[in-house]
Amino acid sequence: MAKQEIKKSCCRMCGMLCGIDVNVEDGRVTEINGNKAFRANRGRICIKGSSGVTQLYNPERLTKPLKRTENGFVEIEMEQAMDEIAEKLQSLQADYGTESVGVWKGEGIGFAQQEGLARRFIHGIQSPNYFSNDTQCFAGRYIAYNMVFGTWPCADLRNTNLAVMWGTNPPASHSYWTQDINDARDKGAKLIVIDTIYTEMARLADLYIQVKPGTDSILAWGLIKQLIDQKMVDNEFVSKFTKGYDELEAYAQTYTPEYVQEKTGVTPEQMAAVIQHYRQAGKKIANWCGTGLEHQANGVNNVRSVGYIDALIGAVDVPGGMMTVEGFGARSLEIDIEPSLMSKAIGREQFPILYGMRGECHTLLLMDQILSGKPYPFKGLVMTAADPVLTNANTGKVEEALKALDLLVVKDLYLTETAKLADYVLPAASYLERSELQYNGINQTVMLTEKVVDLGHQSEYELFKGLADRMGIAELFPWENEDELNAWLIEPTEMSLAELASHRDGYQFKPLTYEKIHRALERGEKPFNTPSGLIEFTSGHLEAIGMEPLAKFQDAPEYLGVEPDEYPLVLMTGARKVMYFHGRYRNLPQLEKVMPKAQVEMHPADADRFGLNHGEKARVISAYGAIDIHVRVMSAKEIVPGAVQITHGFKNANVNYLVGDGITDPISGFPALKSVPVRIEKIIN
Ligand SMILES: Nc1nc2c(c(=O)[nH]1)N[C@H]1C(S)=C(S)[C@@H](COP(=O)(O)OP(=O)(O)OC[C@H]3O[C@@H](n4cnc5c(=O)[nH]c(N)nc54)[C@H](O)[C@@H]3O)O[C@H]1N2
Ligand SMILES: Nc1nc2c(c(=O)[nH]1)N[C@H]1C(S)=C(S)[C@@H](COP(=O)(O)OP(=O)(O)OC[C@H]3O[C@@H](n4cnc5c(=O)[nH]c(N)nc54)[C@H](O)[C@@H]3O)O[C@H]1N2
Ligand code: SF4
Ligand SMILES: [Mo]
Repeated sequence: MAKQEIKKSCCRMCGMLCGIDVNVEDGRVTEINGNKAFRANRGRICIKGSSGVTQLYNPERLTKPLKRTENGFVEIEMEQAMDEIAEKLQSLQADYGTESVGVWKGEGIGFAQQEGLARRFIHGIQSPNYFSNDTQCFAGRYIAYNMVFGTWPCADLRNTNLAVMWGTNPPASHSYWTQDINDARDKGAKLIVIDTIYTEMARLADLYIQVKPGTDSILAWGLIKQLIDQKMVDNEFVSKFTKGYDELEAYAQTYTPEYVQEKTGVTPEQMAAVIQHYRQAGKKIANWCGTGLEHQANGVNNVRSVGYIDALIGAVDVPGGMMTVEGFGARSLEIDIEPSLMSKAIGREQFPILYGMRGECHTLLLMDQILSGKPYPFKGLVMTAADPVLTNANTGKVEEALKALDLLVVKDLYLTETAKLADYVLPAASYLERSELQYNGINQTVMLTEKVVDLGHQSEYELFKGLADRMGIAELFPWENEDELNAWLIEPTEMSLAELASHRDGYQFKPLTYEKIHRALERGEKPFNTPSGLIEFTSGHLEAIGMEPLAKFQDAPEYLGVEPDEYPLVLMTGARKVMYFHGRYRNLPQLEKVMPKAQVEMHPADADRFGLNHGEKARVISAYGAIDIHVRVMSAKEIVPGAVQITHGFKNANVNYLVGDGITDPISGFPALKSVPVRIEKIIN
């Protein structure tokens, strides 16, 4: 009889961390199912989640370290690879300064302790240069919300009366949120979707609003003017809890319905319908912004202006609105670094708010610095769980820069496009081969995942500890194994590892509470963690660095600097598809079959205009590069005319060759991944 067990973990085929039951037979994983007792996903998983088995045993997985030689890659032992990498890092630091090397953690490994280990290591060896995928993801929204609220409030979707989904398509990108929204709708809630594409989520909506790319802030300001004109502002809340209302009111006056229609394509009637929904929902309104707003040259201010709506209505810290969540109180792996070294962090000077709030260096600026050697040489990079050749803006420059490094180490499950450029490639353990703490912010739960199997692959903990031991900072990584590390992390919570392990369905460390800001005010405390202690329409952070403090709309084309005649279409990139995750999973047959080819999605009128037919190949060209790709002609309702969409992550039609790194948000430095001027041409054979 085969020995059967069910082990409990969190899925990390995407970032949702659904609770999973992993079926193990005689030490081999045979099946992955949803954990019904897990608060977030309640038993549901998506097609990526169940494909975790195929990924675990994928024959393409790396098993041995690779070293680049004159004759290509050769396999070497892990000890040798680690010795050589540590030695090279030390010699680069000796020759060019301790700041000449960095680490880069990608989305593949997530946040929490894995991010902490990377930060601890690089700061431990006296370099300020920690990079991640977040300078194209999440950090833009993080700083936007933190500027307004001093925190990033979560949308209380399950209890809401009105979910407003701005530039986000949960059925593809955040699967169980769809269920949360549907549960709320069963209780009478309404759903508004604001998107350039008639998405899966839009098809479910009570009201679908199609906007022109990059114009959401204009719509938000139009709605703000309506809320003011129609006396829907919660004056008591605003006077108690906010700063800068007079400036906001004065600026909003420009945004008449006619002006909004001209710029966004949204009609006065549609705006009136949104306002009517807001009026009916009371304060149980959850406005949620996705990357459709963030990946824009006006990204931070797009998100801030939507946050203003929450504040004006008073839908903050109330059930069904935007709720503020609390942490578990576990230790941080962060360590301090000397201020003189910190000041050298790449991107700190150009994007001080991003650096100040996230301690995050800037990946776009890194490429320039590698190539120019200015303001100081950057020579060595240890990268884990990232594939920037497929995912960073301006692939041409990324390839050139990564090739110019004296040392590039890439740790991954597979020999990715980025790994192919490396000097050393290290095989990585996957989520089923680690035990780690995984958090779910919205539900205030923590889960200690089980190491389901041991296939002998190196984890990030082993990577950074191994390098630290060899580079003279062993005392910073004193834990003998992941269990010891996990125990140390949770020590301040007074919960032992064994106790946490007995909650394998996730442990809710605090019940969700509301109205905390009112109680803080009563105690004489500042209700919000902003410079003024209030919700800031005019940001103290921006005032301090002499930038415009109100989230005024900055029209992207003004600083695009390209001729509209030459590039008449706007390219949006990266709309999520449920079976893929950025560059991943084209090597899992059951997922790849669903969408084998990259496609440029377009409006039938645009297809006619450029003489293109569905299914044929066309060339898409920007100021940065060109790719050949299959045409997908959508129906007239499905996509905004004048715009095309290409999902990233396909190595044979890599859209990031087209995306520039020059058009960036002035506050976050984010590239305008979803507003790239392009033209499209028929390929004549
Ligand atoms: N399956 C899958 N899931 C993922 C990922 C993945 O790669 N695959 N990636 C994960 C990561 S790291 C992230 S950051 C999240 C991102 O999560 P989301 O931001 O929710 O991503 P999408 O679901 O693609 O939603 C973006 C939407 O913005 C729309 N859009 C584009 N331009 C505009 C615009 O100017 N205005 C408006 N209003 N809409 C616009 C697109 O049509 C698309 O529907 O997804 C995560 N989940
Ligand atoms: N044009 C365009 N580009 C985009 C976006 C867009 O919308 N448009 N979205 C951006 C966003 S939001 C993000 S977050 C970035 C993400 O960009 P990246 O950080 O590059 O993320 P992924 O491609 O998801 O994963 C990187 C690698 O992690 C590996 N991996 C998976 N699991 C593990 C593991 O357990 N350990 C290790 N060591 N490796 C593992 C995978 O094999 C994969 O090669 O892409 C950005 N790029
Ligand atoms: S949504 Fe799918 S891939 Fe993401 S964590 Fe849940 S099951 Fe895994
Ligand atoms: Mo992301």
